[in-house]
Amino acid sequence: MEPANLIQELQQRMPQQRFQHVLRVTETAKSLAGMHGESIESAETAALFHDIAKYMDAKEMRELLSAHQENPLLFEFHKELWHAPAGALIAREEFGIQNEDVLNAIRFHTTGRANMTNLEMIIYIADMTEPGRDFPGVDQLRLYAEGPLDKAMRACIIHTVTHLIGKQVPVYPDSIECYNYFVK
Ligand code: DGI
Ligand code: FE
Ligand code: FE
Ligand code: FE
Repeated sequence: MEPANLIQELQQRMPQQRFQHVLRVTETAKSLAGMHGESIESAETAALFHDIAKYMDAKEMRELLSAHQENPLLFEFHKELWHAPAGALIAREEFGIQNEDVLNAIRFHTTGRANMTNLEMIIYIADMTEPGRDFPGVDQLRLYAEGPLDKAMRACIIHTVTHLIGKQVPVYPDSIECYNYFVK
């Protein structure tokens, strides 16, 4: 698909506000990739697709995930978690993205996981620190994002898990494993 068509396609699948978030994540991710010697093209592709399933109908998403033998544990957790693996499946099936690192960066952008690749960390960090984000502590995370990726990722996952625990909502095993990996 031509870049211009891809942008149109993305825009059609989400509200304008979300699309602007996607563009800011893309710029942030490309900048991080440049700083850390990672592929700017991969960062761009993963960022553009990361929220492609965000507005997919929950029933459709469940069917897509089931049809691809995704972990049924997902269905016991909030459907907010489903758009990340669903997005990776859509990027592969509908858009022909084959780069596994790109697909995994989409897949793990919400929970993180242990042993993340640089690209996976870049997308997670960019999603959390893009200039439109406004939550208590985001400026501190932006400072971390100027330094080493693992330290920035550590700060981000600590923030996410702390926030989830503060809300007393269930924390998905990948998020916990990510937290344990980075604080160990
Ligand atoms: O899609 P975005 O809004 O750009 O951001 P995201 O995909 O990183 O996060 C979506 C939501 O998922 C966010 O409100 C935090 C939540 N979340 C992340 N990890 C977990 C989680 N929710 C639960 N219940 N458990 C988790 O482990
Ligand atoms: Fe997301
Ligand atoms: Fe995120
Ligand atoms: Fe996002």
